[in-house]
Parts: sequence; structure tokens; C-alpha cells
Amino acid sequence: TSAKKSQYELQTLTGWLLKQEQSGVIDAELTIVLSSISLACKQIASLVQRAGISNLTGVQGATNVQGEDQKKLDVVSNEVFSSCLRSSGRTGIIASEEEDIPVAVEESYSGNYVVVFDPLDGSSNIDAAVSTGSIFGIYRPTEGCLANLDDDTSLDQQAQNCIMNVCQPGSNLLAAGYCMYSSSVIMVLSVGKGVHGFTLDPLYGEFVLTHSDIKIPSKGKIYSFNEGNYQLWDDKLKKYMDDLKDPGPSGKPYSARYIGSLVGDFHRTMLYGGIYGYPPDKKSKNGKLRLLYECAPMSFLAEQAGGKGSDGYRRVLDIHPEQVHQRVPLYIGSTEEVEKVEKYLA
Ligand code: P6P
Repeated sequence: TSAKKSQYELQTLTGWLLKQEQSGVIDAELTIVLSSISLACKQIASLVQRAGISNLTGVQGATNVQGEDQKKLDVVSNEVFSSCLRSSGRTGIIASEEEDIPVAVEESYSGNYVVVFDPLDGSSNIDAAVSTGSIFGIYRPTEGCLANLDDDTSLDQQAQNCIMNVCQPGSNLLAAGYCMYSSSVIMVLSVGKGVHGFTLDPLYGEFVLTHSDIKIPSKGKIYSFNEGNYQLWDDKLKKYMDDLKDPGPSGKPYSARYIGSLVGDFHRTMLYGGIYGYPPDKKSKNGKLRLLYECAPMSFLAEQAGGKGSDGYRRVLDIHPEQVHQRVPLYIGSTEEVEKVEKYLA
């Protein structure tokens, strides 16, 4: 029997990244970008866990481009994520849910990766200490994307144009992940070779490999939707939701689980199976979640783990973004569960 590994034998995220680089799965620049994201998430984890102590709960008193009240921690987490990425020297453009437009990174040394992120998703949960998370996607820079900076177009306008060309989730999304701030702090990421989970060991501040090669069960009995919007949904979706509640021959209907935090609801779906959905409704024709830094990274992970991410009719990863903050409906999780809702919506 393999002796249980001592806590110091577990593979760290740093060691895992170096292995991926040495085996040619990722290059040195992407390794540095992912390390800088790991640092940002550790810093955000400590901020989140001490929010009530360091007076970081509550609202900032401003609204973001989404028109949402910014929490103090939204702003701080965005600054942490941006500064870690800038100081990596390997990112060319960063786009954040908390920034109106994408930002060209002057300090770019090499690599020029394009990183999109939601620094603290589900931040409305912070004051109640319910799980939150950071979500990120890393796109391959297209050659010369920022090189030919013609001087009559502003750098940020060039960055915006670049984002629209570069951020093709189906072909250019190289890596994606999230860090969940919950009873454990867990970094889940993929560089295109499966999905792996790393738990932060607070004893020495390193992420250690705890979930190797995560696979979403092909079906599951948990659905995760905000049913408060039921009356605003399309009739086909209502029928789908009604049928989930039918106990059927087994006498056991599906279970409802919804915490109002995509990262927490999705992480449970990744491990237990089932489906998370944020459908369109009469208030929001394209649902609420943003394509670039929520739906695409999560769909990349879902597919890498053998699951699916759909807007109800097509792969999320096949959607070509038109706007940085573009919203799309999302149905994501076990393959059979996503295909089931697609059948109802057809
Ligand atoms: P609602 C958080 O604001 C978020 O973007 C996701 O993390 C979460 O799943 C969803 O919105 C919650 O939205 O409308 O159900 O409160």
C-alpha cells in the first residue's frame, strides 16, 4: 500500500507548474503569469478571511461598469490582481470585470499574454462570509497585436480591439481557472491537459495538489439555478425546471443547491455532478454572467473535465465575443444534464 504522503511530500502548485514547463505543455512566460495569479489569489484569500477585522466589508460607495455597487473588496481585489499581473512582466493586456475597458500593460517585458479576470466573483456574499472566488482566463497573444501601435488610436482603444481579436475562447484560450475562498481555499486550473485542484496550506502558504485530474460525473441529481426568476423564464425552461422536481419512479427528485456565488456552485458541480444555470429572463435577455471572464473560463474547465458549457443552444467556447463585458446565458456541468436542458430549449 502506498504510504500516506506527509503534508510536505504533496506536490505544490509551484512544482506542478515547473513540471508543465519542463514537459513543454506551457512556456516560461505562461508559467510566470500563472505564478503571479497564484500570488494574487493568496493575497485575496487573506483579505477575504479577515474582511470583518480589517474593515473591508461593506460597499466602496461607487458602481462599476456593470452598474453594480462595488464592495470595498471588489476594488482591493482588482488592484491586487492587476498589480500581480503587471509585475509579472508577461502580460500585454488585462481586462477585468471591475475595469470599464481593457488596459494595455506598459511594463510588459515578454510573453504578452492577454489575461481576463473577475477578481472577486460573488462579492455580495462577503459580508455574510459565504464562499466567493476569483475567475481568470489566459488568451494567447496574436502576433503584433499590440506591436503596431499606430499613434492615432489610443493604447486602450488598441487594447479593446486586441481583446476582441484575441479572445476567441474556442481557439485562443490557453489556460483558465478559479480560486474559491471557502472553508478551504482551492485553486482549480487547466492548461489544456485536464483539470487539477490545489488546496492552500495555511501553515506555509503554498497551494498543494489535492484534486488530480478532476472529472465531472456524466450526470448528477443537483441543479443550481436562482428559481426566484422562475416567473420571468421562457415556458420551455419552466417545463424543464418542473420536470426536475418530478420524483419519478425512483421517488427522488433533484436537489436544489444555490449559494449565489458562481465559483462555489460550479466547484460543487465539478466534483458532485449536476448543472448550474443562469438563464436569460424578461429582465436580462442574455442572462447575467459575462462571457469573457466567467462563462468562457468555466466552460473551458467543464470541457477539460469531461463536462459541457452551453448558452442553451451552442458551446460557450464557440461564441465570438463582440464586447468585453458581453453577457451570455450559461448552462454548465454534467454532459447529460446540459444536453437535457438543451433538448427542452430546442
Ligand atoms: P443572482 C454573483 O453576482 C454572480 O455573478 C455569480 O457569482 C452568481 O452565480 C450570480 O451572479 C448570482 O446572481 O441574480 O442569482 O443573485
